[in-house]
Amino acid sequence: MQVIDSHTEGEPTRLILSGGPDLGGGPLAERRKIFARDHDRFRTASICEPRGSDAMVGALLCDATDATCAAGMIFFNNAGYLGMCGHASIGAAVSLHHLGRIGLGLHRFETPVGIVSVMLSDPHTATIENVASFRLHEGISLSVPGLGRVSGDVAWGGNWFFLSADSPYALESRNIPSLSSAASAIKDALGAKGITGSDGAAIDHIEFFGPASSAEAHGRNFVLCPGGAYDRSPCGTGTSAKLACLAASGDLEPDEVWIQESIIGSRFSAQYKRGENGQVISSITGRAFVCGQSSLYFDSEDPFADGIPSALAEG
Ligand code: PYC
Repeated sequence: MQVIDSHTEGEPTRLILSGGPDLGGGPLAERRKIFARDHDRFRTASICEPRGSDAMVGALLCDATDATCAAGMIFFNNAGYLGMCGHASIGAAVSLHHLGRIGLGLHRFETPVGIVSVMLSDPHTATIENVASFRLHEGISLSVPGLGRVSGDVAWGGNWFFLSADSPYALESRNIPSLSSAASAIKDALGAKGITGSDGAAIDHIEFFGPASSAEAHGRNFVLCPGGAYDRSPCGTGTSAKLACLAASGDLEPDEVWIQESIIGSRFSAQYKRGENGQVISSITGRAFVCGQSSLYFDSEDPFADGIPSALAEG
């Protein structure tokens, strides 16, 4: 398997260039189902330990069905499959440019949840125009074991998010383990209460937000990803979900710039345009850097050839 690795504002992406499963040529959402049903070992083998890490997001490079798209991509992590992934789209664009496969300028990528456009303005900086985002529920209050009452909004930004200002800990990197446990308890409580996204979809990303640390940014977040890792970047889809909430509350106008800071202090710059039915079309700008290109080997005698499931690796 040939891969190229990058990080976007600290969050790693492994783009699978070749050697992945044959998923046919159907719609990307269909190909994602085939991937999950018949070839899940490619997911764990390529991004879980010992070849990857819990923080890593994989992007399988596919042919797009839409001829206007430069590529198709199916995103996945240590726990399963993602709809869209903002940081990985930026990472993939920078990696494809590094390989000489795309030039600077505007490109379109097909994903299982729709087409996103990517403007590569220099070899490290890209702006994605994400799928339409919206707030589904405002001010949901729930009782969370160990935390008490927590309230927040449910929003779609290409993945489902519960966004809360009720972080029990300061949004500082020294609190990452405590923030992770608290966010995980909220995720479990949402599941137990049957609070979901549209069509019963699980809310699998939890986002705490609060004031920024630096004077240039407008907010800081902590995002827990579905497999228990926290997002080192400010999370592209999480920033889109945040913009959808700000727009719905009248707290951010179209084209107004919102600088979102991550828990490690890296930043995305974001803004939105109004879409249909109260949805927003957000643009997220961030930087990515290629950090490796390699061949992954799968030895038939290796007991961990298919990767070590995260729960086992944690002990
Ligand atoms: O950037 O959208 C994102 C993302 C989702 C999960 C990790 N990063």
